[in-house]
Amino acid sequence: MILPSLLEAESPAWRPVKYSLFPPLGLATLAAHCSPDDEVTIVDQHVEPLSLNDEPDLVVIQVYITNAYRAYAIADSYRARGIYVALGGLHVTSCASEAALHADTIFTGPGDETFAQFLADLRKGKPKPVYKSVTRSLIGIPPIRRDLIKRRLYLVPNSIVVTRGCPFHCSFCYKDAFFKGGRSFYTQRVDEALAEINRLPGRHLYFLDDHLLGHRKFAANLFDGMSGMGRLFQGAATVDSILRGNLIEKAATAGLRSLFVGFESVNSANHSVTGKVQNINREYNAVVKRLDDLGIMINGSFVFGLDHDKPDVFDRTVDWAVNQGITTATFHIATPYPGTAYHHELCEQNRITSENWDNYDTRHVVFEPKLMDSKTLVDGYHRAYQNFYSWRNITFASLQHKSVKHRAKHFAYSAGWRKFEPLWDAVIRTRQLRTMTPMLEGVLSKVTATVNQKPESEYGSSEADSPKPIKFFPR
Ligand code: B12
Ligand code: SF4
Repeated sequence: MILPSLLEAESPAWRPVKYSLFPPLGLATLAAHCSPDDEVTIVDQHVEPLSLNDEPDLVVIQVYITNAYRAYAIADSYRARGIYVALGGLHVTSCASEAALHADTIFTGPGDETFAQFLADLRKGKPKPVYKSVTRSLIGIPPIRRDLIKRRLYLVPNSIVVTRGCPFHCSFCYKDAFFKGGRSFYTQRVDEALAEINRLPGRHLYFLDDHLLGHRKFAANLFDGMSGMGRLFQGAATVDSILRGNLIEKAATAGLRSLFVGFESVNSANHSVTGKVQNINREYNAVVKRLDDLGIMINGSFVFGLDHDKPDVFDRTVDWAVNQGITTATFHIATPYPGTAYHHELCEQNRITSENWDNYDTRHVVFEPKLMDSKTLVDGYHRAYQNFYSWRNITFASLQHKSVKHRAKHFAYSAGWRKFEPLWDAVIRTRQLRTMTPMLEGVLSKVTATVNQKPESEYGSSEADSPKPIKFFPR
């Protein structure tokens, strides 16, 4: 089972630490369907060399848009030697006919059920060329084959997903295309999710779910079950879900210490794309305040180049994020992934300028922006990173928190992530990533002695009057 790396892995812009974060969870999930007699190996090319000289009975490759060409080359090489190749994942789902040219079997959508069917058919000598995921459930799926994950190669070996998809339908997101033809948001059973958490060693967990707070009852029960486990965890959620009810306090009590929040745009005009005009300043500031009061660090995600963005968007975004004390920021150039409504819209307007999938990495401009030229967009994107992570701004943003401990944690986390690249490289080269875990857990330790349960009215929103989701761009 192979997760091919990006071509970028050979470029000077490559940040090894970003790709040594999480193990290939999708492949380890699929491997659980193999029989105990099957000999299975997972190779993650981002962190280890890939040799094509072996002679397996079956090669399974996970294809993202940005590793697609490399995935195809690997597939072609095995097939040229008569070895059976199965391709699946997000890009195969969006561009099935393209992928089919390089595979004996392709899979569209999540593989949790189709892969098991395929293995049974393969054993009978009758595998089909295409498997489409239609019935979807996580109930009773076999435990992830974590024994196949080389934990020492990752900073965050304990990544986990307890849901699939998301309840929303943002026009720019991969989600609707990937889950087409079946349910697009479903959860594990709470007891099974808790059992999976219990199987993970150490304290730190990273939930990779698209929207950990998306199913409120499930999330509430999960957090209740996790309270007292002594875990520290990180996850992702939408702006509105943080303002509704008291779920976020439950999450903090269970150990949530940092949250990836898709703010996407500080330009309210962009939100009219989805027909929902929000008071961004009020809502966004309220989200920051609420998380800050709970001692939860924020990783804000922002997108540049949407149709209402003018050249001032870069500085406005960085200013807002720094003034609000956002801990880390991820900036993206708007990217129309094939299969999304956004891609369809730009195609109709004849504004797609590149179909080189290597460039669909949210660092390149692959379409014609409206209110600025491509160069301004690329330059502004790089400038935003430079400015946000300048020593001055890291310091200024850290000082926005009330407690000294939160300030120190912010400073350590933000500077540690972006300012010590050579140190990370050395740690990765010497295979010492696991020695960094205690440091990470230290930075994620609790800020407040008890979780602050404020009345909802203080945050200007409640379950009943909560706004519709305002996320509209993929993370
Ligand atoms: C963790 C993560 C990362 C990690 C990757 C770690 C890893 N080793 O996998 C890091 C930080 C490195 C990363 C980087 C990037 N990521 Co990323 N990432 C994710 C994230 C949040 C979770 C992935 C995950 O583990 N999911 C859980 C597992 C269980 O699901 P899965 O991997 O999809 O596997 C299932 C199916 O896809 C399917 N399947 C997959 N392969 C196969 C093969 C076969 C044969 C079969 C049968 C089935 C099958 O079955 C699996 C089980 O259901 C997703 C969002 C998401 N929710 O998926 C984005 C996501 C995958 N990332 C995305 C992007 C764009 C990127 C970047 C380009 C961003 C950037 N600017 O740098 C880079 C490049 C990544 C690359 N290698 O090409 C996009 C991909 C869009 C696309 N159309 O391909 C996503 C969907 C986010 C988004 N909403 O846009 N990412
Ligand atoms: S962008 Fe986020 S909130 Fe919107 S559909 Fe995708 S995963 Fe859900």
